[in-house]
This record gives sequence, C-alpha cells and structure tokens, in this order.
Amino acid sequence: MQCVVIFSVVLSAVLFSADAWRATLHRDSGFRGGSIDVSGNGCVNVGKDFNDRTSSVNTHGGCIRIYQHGNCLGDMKELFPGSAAHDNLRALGFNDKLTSIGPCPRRRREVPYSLRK
Ligand SMILES: [Ca+2]
Repeated sequence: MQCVVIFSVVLSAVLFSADAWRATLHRDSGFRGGSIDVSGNGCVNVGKDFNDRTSSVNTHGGCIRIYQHGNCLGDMKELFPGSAAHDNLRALGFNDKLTSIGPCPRRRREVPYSLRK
C-alpha cells in the first residue's frame, strides 16, 4: 500500500512538472514597463492588472501558448526559444491582447537551429 502511495506521488510530480511553465509579462515592448511573473501547470488567466495590457513576454527558455481570451480560448500564439517577437507582441498581432497562458503540447519537436531567426 505504501508503495502505491509513493508511486502515485512520484507519478503526479512527473506529470505536473511536464506541463509546468513560467513567464514574465511586461506592459511595454522590449521587456520594459511594469512586469509580473506568472507560472502554472495548466491554463492560467492573468490578473486584471495585466489583462489586455501585455506587450512583451520572457518565457525563461520554455515554451508557452498565449491566448486572446480567458481559459485558453480565442487566438493563440506559441512562444518558445527561437520564436519571433517575444519582445514585441505587436509584431505578432498580439499587442495588449493576452488574457490567458497555457503550456505547449508535450514532446513538441525541437526547432532545428538552422530554422531559428
Ligand atoms: Ca484579451
């Protein structure tokens, strides 16, 4: 019985960590202006102070999906190391739109270095 409990705890830790993400949202482009750290294991709605006010995002080397509406609905953009315009969401058509953030699908393929810009 104890083994089952330990196994369950370890398994849930692995499952949750696989979806864990962290991001810093900035009100202005170029990672300037007021900022807030957001993290989660699934979909998270950003606080109303930052709803529709984010202009640049630091993904801390991870992959996140940003959504136009709450509960990870509406237009979506994927941000990951090597993707364009973390520092200027306007270039993605996403300035002052971000309302929720979620993880990227697991086992996303690595972007070949040659395709990075
Ligand atoms: Ca929005």
